[in-house]
Amino acid sequence: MSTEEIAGAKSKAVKRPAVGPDECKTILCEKISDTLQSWRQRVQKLQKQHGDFKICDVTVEQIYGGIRGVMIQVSDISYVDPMEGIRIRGYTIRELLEELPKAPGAKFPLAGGLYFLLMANSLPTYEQAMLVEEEWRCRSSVPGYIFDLLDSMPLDTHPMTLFSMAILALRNESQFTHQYTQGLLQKGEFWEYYLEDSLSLTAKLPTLAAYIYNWKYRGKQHIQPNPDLDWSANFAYMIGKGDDPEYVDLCRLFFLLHSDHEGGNVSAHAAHLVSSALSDVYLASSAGMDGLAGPLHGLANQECLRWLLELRDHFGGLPERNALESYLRSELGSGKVIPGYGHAVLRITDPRFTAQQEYGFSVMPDDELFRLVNLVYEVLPPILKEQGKVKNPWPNVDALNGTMQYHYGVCEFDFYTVLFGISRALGITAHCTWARVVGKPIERPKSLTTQMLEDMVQAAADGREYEISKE
Ligand code: AMX
Repeated sequence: MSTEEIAGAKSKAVKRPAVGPDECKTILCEKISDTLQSWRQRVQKLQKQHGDFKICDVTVEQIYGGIRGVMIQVSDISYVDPMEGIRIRGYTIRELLEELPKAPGAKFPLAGGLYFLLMANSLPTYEQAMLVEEEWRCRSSVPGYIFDLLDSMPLDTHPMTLFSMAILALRNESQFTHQYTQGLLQKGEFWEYYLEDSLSLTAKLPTLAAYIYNWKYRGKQHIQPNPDLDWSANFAYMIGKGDDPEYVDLCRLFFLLHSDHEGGNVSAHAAHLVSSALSDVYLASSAGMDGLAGPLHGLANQECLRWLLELRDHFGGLPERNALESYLRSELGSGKVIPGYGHAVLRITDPRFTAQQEYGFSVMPDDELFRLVNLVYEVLPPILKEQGKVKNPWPNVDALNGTMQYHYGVCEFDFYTVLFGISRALGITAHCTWARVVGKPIERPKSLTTQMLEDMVQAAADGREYEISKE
């Protein structure tokens, strides 16, 4: 779409009823445009008037320790409070579950409503949530060359490799890159094309992920999306679980819970960094997925389930409380990490765990693995607290993710991170779009050598000034 067409579409949207392709994009553009100037002014004011205001010091330990806790970014889309958990656009998980619109008969909100909130910073009405769903429907068709590409891969390729690769290959569709390389864009309008690409990419993710699932685990059958279903329900339908309303609801819940977790986690940060080079959302999202595929990040959920199954096998079923306690003490004593427990930021039970647990109590109270998760939740935190090493003795969302999927027969562990990825792309694309809304520049932190750090420490000990080389 050209700039003129976008401008025309904007003026039309005010008069037209809110239905049909591109109507949603128009409304999102308007919502963002309404606040764009004030956001830019706030950022400029902070930079101009308080540019040298100091936020924090960085220690040697933090530099070597994964820049942990160093405040290096701004994310107005979500914030993780250690004692409260995530707030997305100001709303807690509980508030999101209560206040976002739901499809008739559904227990959990429409992903379209969540995306509206992420992008527009405004709680949607049911009609607005459905507009996103409609826009996604119109943009959901995946080009044939993507399926050809996936078909050409060995069947034992990890599903996250396939998912990331497919997103990367979809870059051919990028309107931002197309316009940018022709020199047609002004900096102030980059975000509109990021939004355009974001809607197109996210629209295709359920189809893409379901294709990978069916190709790998279900004899390569291909199921087309059902136009009567919402985004989340369609994924369930396309992997052959559309007849199970509980699983459909689990998809709605899961895709909401994993959509965003502020800007510092590996997937969000990687995507943000890549997009700061004006790489389009396809490149940025693919980079985010590559980070998500790491065992310390998104892959953790499959480890949690593996550990639980081993635990169950070890006891031949649900253990006695005392026996479990001894087992956990011995695991910890031998230096093992208990998957699903601990968190880099949170210091409470992850509210995303609680949300899934509440659903679990209503739909699978007697499931043996679910009961095991709950027993570990009762027994383990006091032991971790007592040992005093782990900063957060409470479960994170991964302690339950795999168990819920396993219950409904999605037993292919290595696919779980793709489920996470479908959802996380919602947050990633919103972050990338908003980075362009406020005109964030390319990221370029500075690196030092170990020698420099040693010299700095020595200079401080000698009471000398250390002058860092000016690059
Ligand atoms: N079991 C046993 N020991 C643990 C532990 C656990 N679940 N969590 C942390 N510890 C240990 C650490 O290994 C560290 O030991 P060390 O000092 O001997 O190296 C010590 O406790 C302090 O660690 P921390 O500051 O509390 O945690 P962290 O911020 O360094 O790491 C996390 C956070 C999540 C990586 C870690 O708690 C962990 O490995 N948990 C298990 C794996 C897991 O659940 N991952 C999912 C994370 C969520 C996600 O991104 N999807």
